[in-house]
Amino acid sequence: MEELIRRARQSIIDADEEEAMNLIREARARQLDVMELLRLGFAAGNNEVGSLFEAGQISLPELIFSSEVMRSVLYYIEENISDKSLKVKGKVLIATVSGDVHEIGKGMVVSTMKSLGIDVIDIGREVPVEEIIEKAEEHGVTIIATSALLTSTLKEQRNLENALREKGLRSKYITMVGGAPCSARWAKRIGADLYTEDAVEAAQKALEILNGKAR
Ligand code: B12
Repeated sequence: MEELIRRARQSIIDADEEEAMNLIREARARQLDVMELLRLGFAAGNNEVGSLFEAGQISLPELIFSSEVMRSVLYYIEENISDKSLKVKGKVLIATVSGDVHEIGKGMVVSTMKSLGIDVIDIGREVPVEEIIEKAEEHGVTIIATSALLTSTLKEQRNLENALREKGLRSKYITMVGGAPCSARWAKRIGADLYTEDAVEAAQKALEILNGKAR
């Protein structure tokens, strides 16, 4: 497993999609924990690419290539690994807020939730508040989760809280917020129900809520 983790990390740094997909298939064939490969391998590679970019050691196109491979990894895991036998009651709607294209962290939240058997409706990135509410109503979800990665788009999470209140829908949903500039303090300030720092904690909390054990 250690070797696979090392290669998974490297496949993101090298933006090598073929190697990444082969590694997931190999892990599955050997019945190893793919979510562990995601967390310790692919996600670690993704973080390293982020640091290299910030340190000016790789260019924007290189960052984009690596991000594309990471997205493919998340998509493959979502489509193939989710444990369909573990169905949980209730649904989660998730989106990256308007004006924000960052979706890797959201993708990690989605795949981790799906791996726990949670029904997640991912409506993508750059999604306006109105559309988030419309889709939540349409799908009858329990939790509305939003991701924001820019300090300039964080305010959309507050706009969502306000819009829900204005429409008299606030108590109908449990709202979850996340993304790097987000914090428990921010969640409290805007009146969101929950903040978690990472995807694993987000999925665990969502599961507790959907199972009626927490709010
Ligand atoms: C990859 C990346 C990109 C990629 C995005 C690719 C994609 N499809 O997602 C590209 C190249 C497109 C990009 C573009 C831009 N980016 Co950018 N990007 C990054 C980078 C390097 C990594 C982000 C990432 O994927 N992190 C890894 C994931 C796994 O972490 P995460 O998103 O935080 O998610 C975790 C948690 O936060 C949590 N979580 C996430 N979402 C949610 C949701 C819920 C509900 C919960 C509970 C938890 C949760 O779980 C996740 C896993 O544990 C960061 C720097 C960094 N090191 O973070 C900059 C960064 C976010 N980008 C930045 C900027 C400025 C931009 C641009 C404006 C650049 C530009 N000048 O053009 C544009 C934005 C365009 C736009 N309108 O959105 C800044 C933001 C600064 C700020 N504070 O506002 C950063 C911090 C870089 C920097 N230091 O300047 N970017």
